[in-house]
Amino acid sequence: MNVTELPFKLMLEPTAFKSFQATKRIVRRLSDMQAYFRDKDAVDEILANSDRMLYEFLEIEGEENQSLSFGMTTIFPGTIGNEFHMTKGHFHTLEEDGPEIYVTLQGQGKLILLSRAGQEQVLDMEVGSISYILAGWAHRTVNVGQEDLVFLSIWPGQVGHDYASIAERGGFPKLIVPGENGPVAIENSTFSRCEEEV
Ligand code: PAN
Ligand code: ZN
Repeated sequence: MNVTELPFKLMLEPTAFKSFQATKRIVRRLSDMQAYFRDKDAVDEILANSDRMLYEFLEIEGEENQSLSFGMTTIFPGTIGNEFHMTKGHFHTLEEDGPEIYVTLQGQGKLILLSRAGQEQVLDMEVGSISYILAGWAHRTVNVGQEDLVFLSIWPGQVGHDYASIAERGGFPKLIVPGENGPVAIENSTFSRCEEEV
């Protein structure tokens, strides 16, 4: 049975998605994201020993108009050089743009946001927080804690994911790194703004 053919319920807890078959499971390892971290020596050193799993996400995809997709992401704790484990991050594709809601179920995170017009924001993610990502804002999540960061995401079913625009810009405007009193956002020197941006 395809789970999306019938109504169903899940509990709002970090293990909820383990209990049934999601339509898609994606695992991102360090080898998939070498170019995303700035400390290339640290990347090489870790890869020489093992191809670390950075995060996984399980999805139930709704592909048609007026459907909803939803998924559960787990980012495992750790750092590459001095950058915390993070997602690739993406814009929703321009033609099928749409907003998204994240609900944090476990751990501590930061949500880095960038609008197409060049506005930027960093929001804290903690257990019970709901983050509203406006249409047109790229989003990346970072696990800044010692345990798994687990969050639920809900977005319009027809929305596509544009990773290339992030790579072309050299990432997001901010990097999240450990500081003396907890995680801090610093400027990302490889980030380039488009000329038309404000
Ligand atoms: C999330 C993300 C998920 C993985 O479900 O797709 O957290 O992040 P990346 O897709 O950037 O690798 C979401 O934002 N969906 O739209
Ligand atoms: Zn998204």
